[in-house]
Amino acid sequence: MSSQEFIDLRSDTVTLPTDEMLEAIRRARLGDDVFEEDPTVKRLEEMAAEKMGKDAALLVTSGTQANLVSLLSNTRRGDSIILEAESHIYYYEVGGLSFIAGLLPILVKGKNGYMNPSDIEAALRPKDIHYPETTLVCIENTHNRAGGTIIRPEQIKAINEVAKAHGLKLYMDGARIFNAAVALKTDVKNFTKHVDNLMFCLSKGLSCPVGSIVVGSRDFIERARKFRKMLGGGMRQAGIIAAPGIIALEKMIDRLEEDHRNARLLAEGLSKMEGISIDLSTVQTNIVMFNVSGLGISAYNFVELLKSKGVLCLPFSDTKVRMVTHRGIERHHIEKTLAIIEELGSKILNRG
Ligand code: TLP
Repeated sequence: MSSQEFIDLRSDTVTLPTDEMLEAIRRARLGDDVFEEDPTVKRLEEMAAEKMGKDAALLVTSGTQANLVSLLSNTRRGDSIILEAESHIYYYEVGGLSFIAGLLPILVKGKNGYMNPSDIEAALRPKDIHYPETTLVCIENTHNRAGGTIIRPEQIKAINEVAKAHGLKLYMDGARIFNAAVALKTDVKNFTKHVDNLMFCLSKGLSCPVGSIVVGSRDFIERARKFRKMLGGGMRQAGIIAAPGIIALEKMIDRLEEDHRNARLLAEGLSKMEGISIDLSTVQTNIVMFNVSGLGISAYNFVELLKSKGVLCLPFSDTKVRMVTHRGIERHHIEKTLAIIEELGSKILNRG
């Protein structure tokens, strides 16, 4: 089976650029962006800053690089920072926060990705010669491992109030922040106005081939630009990456609603199947997380079996499976996936 024939629900990172994006790449006006002379990069960064209601923005290579340069720019080595216990920064970024940024993570367990402000407050330690200084709180929106759940604007506001009461900055890993804004039918600024700075990804649901953007104050972005260079992320004719980013911001945001509809359809179908359990209240955007332990097999086996039937997805623990909808997935793919899982599930259960 060629990779084109699979129904690929592993991630929205697998989206391919649209023809319009490829055409924009071909036509892009280019310059050397380390000299800040690429007009296409400049335009994208201005658009991003404007959309997010902040002063400035910086194009970086990936979400992981965006988080790392943001941590470096918001803190000093040896600081401690507060993170949700299953946050991407802590869980999936190769420990860069400690290895490279020299930070000590303090983990706070959230509910559906949301850290209760009183739990944040409880995790803070007083100024004392024995303790590192805590300087930053990080939130993730939507929250990946919680199943694409939304941290609502009023919840961010509440976290920021605690952060500010203790002199801390608030940073948002907003890799999928447009999914949150589209799902709540609200302007993305309603989320961003409560954080000091953030990043979002172009290369996920927005379908760009590469790139993420860090957004914040002018000072912060100047620091980020230097750290990006240090990490090897200073790019030359980066307009070829920025050109599809411009199309993404102009044209690819509203369609995320379709991904959310497909995720809902998938989740509702799964909820009716024997051996599978799913909390429908967590299906708020384009991620569907479900538990297969009722089938008596591990998530790893389930994923392998589905692959042999032409559906790709990822195990997220021993028992949990994640499926993500995106521009390459249409309603008929969801219907086919559900039929395949139904058949697989009844075979497994009848065998036992
Ligand atoms: N997440 C990927 C995997 O790493 C799990 C995915 O398929 O969802 N923040 C969040 C919330 C993310 O979900 C991701 C990617 C990143 C940061 C990192 O982005 P990249 O992959 O561009 O480095």
